[in-house]
Amino acid sequence: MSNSKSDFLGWMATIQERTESALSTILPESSIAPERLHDAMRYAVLGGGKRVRALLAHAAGELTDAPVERLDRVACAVEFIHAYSLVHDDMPCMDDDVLRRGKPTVHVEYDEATALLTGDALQTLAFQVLSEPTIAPTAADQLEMISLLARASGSRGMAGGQAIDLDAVGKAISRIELEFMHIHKTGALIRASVLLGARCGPACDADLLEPLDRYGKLVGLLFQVVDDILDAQSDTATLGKTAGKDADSNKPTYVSLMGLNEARALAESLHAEAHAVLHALAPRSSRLEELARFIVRRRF
Ligand code: GRG
Repeated sequence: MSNSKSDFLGWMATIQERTESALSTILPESSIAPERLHDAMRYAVLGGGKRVRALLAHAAGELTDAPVERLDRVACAVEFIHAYSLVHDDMPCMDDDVLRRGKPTVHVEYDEATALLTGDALQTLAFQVLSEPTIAPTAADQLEMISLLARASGSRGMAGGQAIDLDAVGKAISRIELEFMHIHKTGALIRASVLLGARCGPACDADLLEPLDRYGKLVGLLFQVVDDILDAQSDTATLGKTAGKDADSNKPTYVSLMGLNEARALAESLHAEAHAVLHALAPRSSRLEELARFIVRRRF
């Protein structure tokens, strides 16, 4: 293993451990009433997941000299929103799935009402974490961060993308429509993770935010293209969620629209674009470069 690769893997493991520990500290203990809800929240969040959004927030924050304790909090906020979206997405009224992160989904392990409340409570916990002092250089910066996460999660971000996704089942949609859907459903939170991390630091300015925003948008779409490819060609044991679900549910994906080879070529070209955008920020952007490579090469 080359030094830079082992260095990246070591950094990634450190951030994943920090994030797990911060998430566990912030989440209410299962022994606190209401016990069942708190237990389900911990079940949904802890002990699984690649923590890609947390890693992106930390990597972007390193560019703006952000204190790592602030980045831990931002990482938790985006991972709480992400976990809420997975819990709700898996429910019978949406994707109706029984497996997530290699274990039964929350509505299967607990019940539907608990799953609904778990998602709701994780979403509000994200904003609680983001609103507590102090995660940004000024109070105005912190308010802007709260607004950024709200916009990325709401009807003109992730929730809107999910609505379009549900509406698209069984329909033939164009590549532009598919891209619009994914930029919102998956991309908005990934893009926000990059920007929120960067905004924690004192060295955050427009010259940095502009390329970081472009990088976040590209990597958000790249993440979903790779997700479509993995869903089509991997297996349930490797993914820790039901493989082949998109085709079985008659969902439009990059693979159904353009075939596996073209989808792979698109992933490579988005990766190359993300790499090019970071060029202006080199060498301090090396973690973000490595993360883009990790996203395109991931196996689950
Ligand atoms: C219910 C409001 C609402 C939104 C749901 C993002 C989303 C919208 C649903 C998730 C469905 C899904 C599987 C989308 C594909 C991309 C994606 C978000 C995959 C899961 O993210 P990973 O791979 O998961 O980062 P881990 O488990 O590693 O955290």
